[in-house]
Amino acid sequence: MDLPPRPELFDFHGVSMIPCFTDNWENYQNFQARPDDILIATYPKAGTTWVSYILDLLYFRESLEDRQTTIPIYERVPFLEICVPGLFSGKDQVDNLTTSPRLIKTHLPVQFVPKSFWEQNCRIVYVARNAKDSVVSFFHFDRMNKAQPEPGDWSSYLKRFMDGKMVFGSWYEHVKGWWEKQKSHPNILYLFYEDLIENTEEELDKLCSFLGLSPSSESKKQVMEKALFDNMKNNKMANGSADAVLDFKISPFMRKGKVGDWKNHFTVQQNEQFSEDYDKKMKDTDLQFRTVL
Ligand code: PPS
Repeated sequence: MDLPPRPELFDFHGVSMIPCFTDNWENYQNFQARPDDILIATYPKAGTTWVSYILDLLYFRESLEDRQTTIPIYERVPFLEICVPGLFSGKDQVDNLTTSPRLIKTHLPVQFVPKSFWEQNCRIVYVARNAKDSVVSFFHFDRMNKAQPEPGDWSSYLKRFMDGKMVFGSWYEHVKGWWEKQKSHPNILYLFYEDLIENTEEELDKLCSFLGLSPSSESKKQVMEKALFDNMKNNKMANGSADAVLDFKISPFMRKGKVGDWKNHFTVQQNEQFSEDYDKKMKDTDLQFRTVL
């Protein structure tokens, strides 16, 4: 398949974006949420697919078995703001969902979330991942995803991340914006990728209690087993391999799934500069991340 050239970043209401996430802006801003919709919100590479898959298993694993083997996760949990004009839009995919509740993915910073989600008081699961592992994961993703801007080399990419010139904008603003919002919105559950890795069962319990679900311990075991990194990596419906813009010869979508892989990428000097800059950017928040377990 011939792919168009990689897109360029541009400023969109103060956030770096690319056209495939802004072309459908008017339409998705007018999205009509339902009270039982569940929004899965993250900055890219924080574990969106993992949590989407867990939620899909929790709700539909028993009633809709075919779904697991025939529909890729990115269709079961559509990406609200994505749009390739004339080809498809995430908003239309959500509107066409016949399941209930509808599970919806977004990477939007909190100020861009369509107002209907707030009006309907929908439940929102936000997943955050530490900055160092996020930038490493994003780098490899941008290398293999031909629909993302050209990543360039690692050191210039790292600088761009620190400057907030990434698709969906600044990691710092994204995680802080959602953190502040959840303080006054009990319908936002703020989870951390590192906690999910360290104690999946505890986080699954948190999720279930937030969603008002009470699966049997056998069901919980099955969900955890299916959502293990290696099992997802080997599952064509969950590993991104059905997506034509991803080039697995460059890097797999399910790449490492670890906390601390940043140590294999940052030089000592990059780490010092990054940490110094991080402290400045994060001094106005009580939000804390772990970069090692
Ligand atoms: S995206 O493109 O923004 O939707 O990507 P996203 O799904 O948010 O994040 C991809 C990273 O999550 C890792 N991942 C997992 N880690 C542990 N366990 C499970 N089951 C799992 N599923 C996905 C995935 O490997 C990406 O991280 P890296 O560090 O690149 O491996």
